[in-house]
Amino acid sequence: MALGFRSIALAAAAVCVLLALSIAVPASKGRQLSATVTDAERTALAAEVKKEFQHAWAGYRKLAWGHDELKPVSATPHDWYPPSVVYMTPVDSLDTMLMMGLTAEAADAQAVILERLTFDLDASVQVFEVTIRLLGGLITSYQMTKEPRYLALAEDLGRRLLPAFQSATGMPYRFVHLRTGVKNGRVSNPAEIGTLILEFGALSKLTKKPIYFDTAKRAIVELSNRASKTTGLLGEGIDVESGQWTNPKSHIGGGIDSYYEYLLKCERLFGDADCGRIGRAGVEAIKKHLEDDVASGLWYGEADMNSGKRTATIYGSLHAFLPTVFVLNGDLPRAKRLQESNFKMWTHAGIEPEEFDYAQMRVVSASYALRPENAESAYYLYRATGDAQYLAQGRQMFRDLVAHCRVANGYTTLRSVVTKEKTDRMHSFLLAETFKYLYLLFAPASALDYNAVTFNTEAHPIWRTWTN
Ligand code: DMJ
Repeated sequence: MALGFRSIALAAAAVCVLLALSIAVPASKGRQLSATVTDAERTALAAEVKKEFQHAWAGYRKLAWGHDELKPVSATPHDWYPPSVVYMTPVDSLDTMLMMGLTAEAADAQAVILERLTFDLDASVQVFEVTIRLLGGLITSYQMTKEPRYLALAEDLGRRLLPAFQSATGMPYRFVHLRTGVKNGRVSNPAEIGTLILEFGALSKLTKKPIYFDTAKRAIVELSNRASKTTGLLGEGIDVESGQWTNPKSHIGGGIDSYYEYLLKCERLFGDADCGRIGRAGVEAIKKHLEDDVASGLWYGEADMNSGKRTATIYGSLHAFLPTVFVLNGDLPRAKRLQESNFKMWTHAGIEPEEFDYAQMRVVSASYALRPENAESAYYLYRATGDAQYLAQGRQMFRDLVAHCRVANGYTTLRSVVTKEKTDRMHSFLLAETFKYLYLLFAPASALDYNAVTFNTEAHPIWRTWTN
């Protein structure tokens, strides 16, 4: 049947209205996300992310200057190791500022770091956290600016962290005193033991002192030697002196997560074949024993490391990094499917919860800590596939972040993604990671050459500037 001009015009108008609506309405449970993000919108989004980063930094600058972090609701500072200060927010944020071209903010951060930061402190610090945030941040700042004082600070920190590895197994204690080298926290976990090699390895390459790489690598090898002989899985707790597992719970969430990430990245950055072999074996083990392919999608749950028996169907914000590992492993189909689940989790309550039961599609732990992993996975997948749906996902995540976490003095954590009740903390990784990955997702590829860098787990890119 031939359609008259009026009917065609009406139909076209209806299609336009529907398209406009699909772009304008927020994605929520079960609704398909519009994949349309125009070039002009991308440019505008990159500028908006930059503006929101500046809003968060301005809050820190005004109310927490000279401290580690900002509590934006109470407008008070937060220090990790009071009365000492390690300038967590400036060190973690500087490379994001440099990428965004924020020269005034970068000059401010640079001044406080170079004039005030010292590691000669009466403080027992968490080896994992200061490695990924401070050592990683300083190494990247050195690579981006060529300012030798960043490398000197990094080396001083690395040297002070080394006593942590003095255990019977070579696996590090969780805490070490920066001035005395006294260590404590002998019960550790795979993430804290296995997420040091990129920073320690880069420090070795840049200073030409092999001790840092060798020490961190020995820890990884000792840990991987203790994977279950039956399943290949790791547990959640291990005693670094006895080498015995203290908790057999296996999963890919907090306490284990970045162990898998660093093995493949260690191979990528250093060409280390052992890391690659251990990493691929680990990925096979989690696929075999933790993967659930159910009606709601592809997910990764919990199991006993020795039997492989499923013990829980919990996934969460920290787990959302896993598609990046599949991208690094060349498994795009799996990465894409898991990112679909990530996005379902994100939109379920309007912003993602800390923990989510995928068997019941129910929020289990309702907080949101401004975490970056879901946006990070969207960024990796966009770079790997060029598929615009990841831009649309990132746009939704950014809109939700602004809608629910923005406050007058910056951005804050949520007590509940269901009620959207706020708490009072602006973690440094909001500036180091969450805004960086969103910015890089929307910015032109030239903002940072994805193929030339390896991101540490705090989103500090490291360039392979050495030859051996
Ligand atoms: C960051 O410090 C790092 O991404 C780490 O690997 C996990 N926790 C936070 C972000 O969620």
